[in-house]
Amino acid sequence: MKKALITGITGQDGSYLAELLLEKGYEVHGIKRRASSFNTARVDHIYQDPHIENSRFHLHYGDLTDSSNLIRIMKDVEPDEVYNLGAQSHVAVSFEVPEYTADVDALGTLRLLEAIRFLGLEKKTKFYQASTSELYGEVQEIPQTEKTPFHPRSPYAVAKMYAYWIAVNYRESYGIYACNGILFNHESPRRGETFVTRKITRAVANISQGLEQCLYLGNMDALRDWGHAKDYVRMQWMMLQQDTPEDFVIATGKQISVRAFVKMSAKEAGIELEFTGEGLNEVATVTNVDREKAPGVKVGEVIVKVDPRYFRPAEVETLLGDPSYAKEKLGWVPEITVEEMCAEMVQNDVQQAKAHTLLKAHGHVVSVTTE
Ligand code: NDP
Ligand code: GDR
Repeated sequence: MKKALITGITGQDGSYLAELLLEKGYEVHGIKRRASSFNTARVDHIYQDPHIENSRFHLHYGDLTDSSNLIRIMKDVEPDEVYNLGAQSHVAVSFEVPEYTADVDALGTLRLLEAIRFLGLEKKTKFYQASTSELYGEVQEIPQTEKTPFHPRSPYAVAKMYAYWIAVNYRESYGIYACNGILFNHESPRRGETFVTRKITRAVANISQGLEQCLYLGNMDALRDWGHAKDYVRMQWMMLQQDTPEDFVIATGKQISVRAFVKMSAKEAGIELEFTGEGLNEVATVTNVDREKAPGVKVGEVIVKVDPRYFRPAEVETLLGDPSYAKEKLGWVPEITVEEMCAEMVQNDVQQAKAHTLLKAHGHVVSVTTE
């Protein structure tokens, strides 16, 4: 039985990857951080009681900032495959906590690779590094390929650039099977609530049910190549099943703006929108409502506004990936379109909003913040 170790198992990708590896018969080990409240909601459905015999799912307390902890876990597990998905993954937050972001995202990767080397696992353990389209930042060519030069635009992206190169370096220096998946944005109903797609689907769902009045956003002109996390973790696994390690761009090859994603999400929730005004004065007004789907909103209401505090000190305006090499070499193609993904996310958030409405009616406090 193959053993995998996943950092970031409690995150969006970690949870989908753990599901996939369990389906494939792996023994799955994940590193979770200590938190003051439960932080395993995304993996609770695949949790296996460690007391039962032949359990194939194991969680270890740990942190990418703690070398001795990582070495100890690596020694106990001796994994065939390590997926380094753990990170301070929010670009805007990385401007607020740049040093911590570098420690986790850059040095955390080095610590894992050193643990492999220190334990003499160079020939046994394959290593996947969660690299990112943010490396392209100020894009040098459109679309971006494995050969496009990098120009990172945030402390997050700069830290991830170190991680990218240290993975390449340990491959070249020590023969470790290490590869980078340069993944473009990917989303799902499990996406963190402060990333823009989830912030939008959650807000339109809440607005449709009358739980919230207005969604405040930053740069709505930003263009992203959005795919579904389920498709992308499949590719993470495929990358580690080759004879030689290589780096791949994982993307859909299509891009839309944040504004278009707002329109698409609102429509799915039964709300039609018109955008008027420019810059800080841009707003979206409701032009038509499906009363059954969206009883909490009326025609003429303004439900989207701009708040400059969501602007970033340096912005990545456009990202568009070319996944041809992944298709040619591994036969990977994304199966879920952005429209399908958006519909799935909105439907999930509408369900949650309805549950919250019910809880509220019974006196429970529900959180609807969309920071
Ligand atoms: P999430 O933010 O959903 O998950 C991040 C995970 O990392 C969580 O499990 C989190 O734990 C964990 N983590 C954070 N800090 C530490 C730390 N100090 N030590 C150990 N674990 C830590 O990210 P995604 O699942 O969306 O992304 C997975 C990876 O892929 C990340 O590295 C991200 O940067 C990268 N990436 C993501 C893309 C995307 O569009 N989703 C695109 C390209 C790259 P906790 O649950 O406790 O917070
Ligand atoms: P990104 O994702 O920065 O691309 O990083 P995010 O969803 O945060 O932003 C996408 C774009 O939307 C614009 N935007 C807003 N973003 C947020 N979060 N909140 C807002 O209110 C808002 N308004 C507009 C942003 O300015 C940006 O242009 C994600 C993360 O998952 C990274 O870990 C990963 O590496 C990259 O995707 C690829």
